[in-house]
Amino acid sequence: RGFTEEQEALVVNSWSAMKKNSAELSLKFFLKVFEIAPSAQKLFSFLRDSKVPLEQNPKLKPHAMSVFVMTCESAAQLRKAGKVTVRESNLKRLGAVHFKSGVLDEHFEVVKFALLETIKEAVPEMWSPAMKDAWGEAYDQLVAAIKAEMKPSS
Ligand code: HEM
Ligand code: ISQ
Repeated sequence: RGFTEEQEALVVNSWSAMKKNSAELSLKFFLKVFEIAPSAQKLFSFLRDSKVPLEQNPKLKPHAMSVFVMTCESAAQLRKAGKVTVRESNLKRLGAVHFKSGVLDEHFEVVKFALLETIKEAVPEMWSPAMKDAWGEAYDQLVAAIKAEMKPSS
């Protein structure tokens, strides 16, 4: 099933509209993940090792942002190349990091749900079943590429 120009536009345009609030959105996204799966907090070393309250952790925002940005890039690649083409070294690293952290299949589902909810609340006037599908597909394909590299490094 191909990814169309319309689907790419749904992802890219909604991300453009959300970008200016990305700090707030990223925090909401992260907190939503932990609301659904509190135990997932233990996976993140920078949360385990931190003395500051969760909402004030300086690493939350850049980390959550990267999930948005990478899903967006995944949409662009799916349209152009028909597959996710994160640079191979990066994908290997992503796979290794998530493997080593103990990320499970069900975590990917939780993050997907939280991502879609965050977008829906951020741009309610743009939200539609087609937009949900487009973001969901871009995320699923990116996850498939990460999972394929989830094995011990070296
Ligand atoms: C780390 C992206 C899904 C948990 C990271 C990093 C990126 C990233 C860019 C930083 C890697 C590095 O340090 O080089 C993504 C993307 C995902 C995804 C694009 C899905 C499309 C998940 C899921 C979980 C998760 C489902 C589990 C709830 C983690 C953890 C780390 C990490 C625990 C390591 C943080 C640390 O201890 O430093 N992720 N991630 N990720 N991610 Fe994800
Ligand atoms: C997955 N990996 C890294 C950071 C994240 C932030 C929020 C939700 C999921 C994430």
